[in-house]
Amino acid sequence: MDMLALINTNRMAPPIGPLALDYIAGAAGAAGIDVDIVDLSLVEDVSKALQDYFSAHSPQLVGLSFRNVDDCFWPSAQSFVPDLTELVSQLRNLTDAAIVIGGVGFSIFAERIVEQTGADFGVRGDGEQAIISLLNELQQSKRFALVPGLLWRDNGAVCSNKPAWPWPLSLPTSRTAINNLAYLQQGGQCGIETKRGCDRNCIYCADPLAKGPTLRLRKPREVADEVESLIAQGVDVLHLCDSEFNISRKHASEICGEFIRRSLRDKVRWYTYMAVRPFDAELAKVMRLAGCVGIDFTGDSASTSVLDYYRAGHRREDLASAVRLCRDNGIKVMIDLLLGGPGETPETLAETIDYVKKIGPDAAGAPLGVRVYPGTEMADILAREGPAETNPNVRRKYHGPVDLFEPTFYISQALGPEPARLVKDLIAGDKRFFEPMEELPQTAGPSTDHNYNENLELVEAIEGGARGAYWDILRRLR
Ligand code: B12
Repeated sequence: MDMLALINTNRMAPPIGPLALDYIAGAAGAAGIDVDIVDLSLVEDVSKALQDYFSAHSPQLVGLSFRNVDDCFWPSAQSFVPDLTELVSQLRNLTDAAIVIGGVGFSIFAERIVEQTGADFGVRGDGEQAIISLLNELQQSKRFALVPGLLWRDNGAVCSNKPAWPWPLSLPTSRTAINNLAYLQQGGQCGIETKRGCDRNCIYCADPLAKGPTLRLRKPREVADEVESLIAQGVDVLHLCDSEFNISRKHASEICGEFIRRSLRDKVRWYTYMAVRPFDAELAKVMRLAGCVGIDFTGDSASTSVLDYYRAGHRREDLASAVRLCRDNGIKVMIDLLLGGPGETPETLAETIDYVKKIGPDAAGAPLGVRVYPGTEMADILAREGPAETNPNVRRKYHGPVDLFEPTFYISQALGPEPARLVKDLIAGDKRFFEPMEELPQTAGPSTDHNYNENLELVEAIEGGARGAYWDILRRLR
């Protein structure tokens, strides 16, 4: 009898493998639970896929993975909550099973999403242990207060347990529950985590809220075993799914050491996100020897005042050093900026863009607008600036009161009425930059930004054989 059905709700293109479901299904399977995966990312017709599945199976619990609450990108500002709500009501017509939702995006807005979708349960934080515990309680004593990270309903009210951020962290390494090879072929890469959580406190970031504010490091041996499982499936390109690989530096270096010991570089190449610091010649060298081919740095800005405001742990000179170290070691490098935050002016913008041009990364992301999440310092800054509804720094596409659950962005009013134009003028056609758009283009065609939501240029390139981090594929197309 089927006990657990796990559904990937992410339909964005190019498709990104539901890494979460690979881990959760692996853990549930090891606990003796029968698990099915219904991967809506890889099917043409969602309704048919659901009907086909539920006409043949009767799971006791249906788990939905909700990775992206919205695309986090101004000007598209697309929320995926309406689709999720629709999916939950579709499921109610197909099954009596209890419905639980989890995911990184979900964890930022857990209560609101449970309320809005009408789901029975939610899990804030890690799902591996929580799902096993929830299934147990459903079958036995229904002591929901004991399930890690659980949100549940009690007399109409939504109750929440503490987030599930278990430590020590041990994950299944076999990675066989989802079709990783299909994701390599259609999404250009597969994912893997070396740790969870982030202990930095950048003012805009929601990762500590979703993944926990402390580092939960995995054993390098386990991570390398997992890479070998993916290699055995034919996967040869990975993107690490850590918030920042080099936090902690010591752990990053240990992971690389294990990869080098197993000569993984000969079989797999990988990309990662990194903080600009700590990074040094030794780390760059071992990363390259371990198979790293591209780093996307959380550069934020090259203006000292904006970096201070963001509480970034680096100076502009560190950006130059990061680019140089990558060059010296044959690693492609992207600097991801975050333009338009509090304190941004035309002068700080010019300072940043000129500096990035000078240090010459292979690519630079220049998105405009900071997505404001509740529970972050950005939300406090907004609150201090007075009524959000009349705050000229607030950009949004919905009406009524400002609600951070909806895609809500901060773009410093000091940038004037056409901030995207200002940024584009400063970039002045430099093809290394992914530039912001004021509005969505009316016609199809190659975009100049790096929104990976319905990015058909990328989809086509991957179909044609391109592999790697999306910025690296787009960069090569230019
Ligand atoms: C790596 C990464 C990428 C890589 C992915 C590479 C790859 N091959 O996987 C790339 C660069 C492609 C990428 C793209 C995008 N990303 Co991204 N990405 C991440 C990152 C750093 C890791 C995601 C991940 O895989 N984590 C590992 C998995 C295992 O963790 P998890 O999903 O949280 O799952 C655990 C729990 O949530 C829970 N869980 C999950 N599902 C379920 C289901 C049930 C039933 C239960 C009980 C529990 C449960 O259990 C899991 C295991 O413990 C996160 C931030 C972060 N630190 O997590 C952002 C993040 C998810 N990305 C984000 C965004 C916005 C995007 C884009 C939309 C950006 C854009 N506009 O182009 C695209 C979307 C692409 C797509 N097709 O979905 C946002 C989403 C925020 C939001 N508002 O919802 C995040 C949170 C970053 C941020 N703070 O802004 N991303």
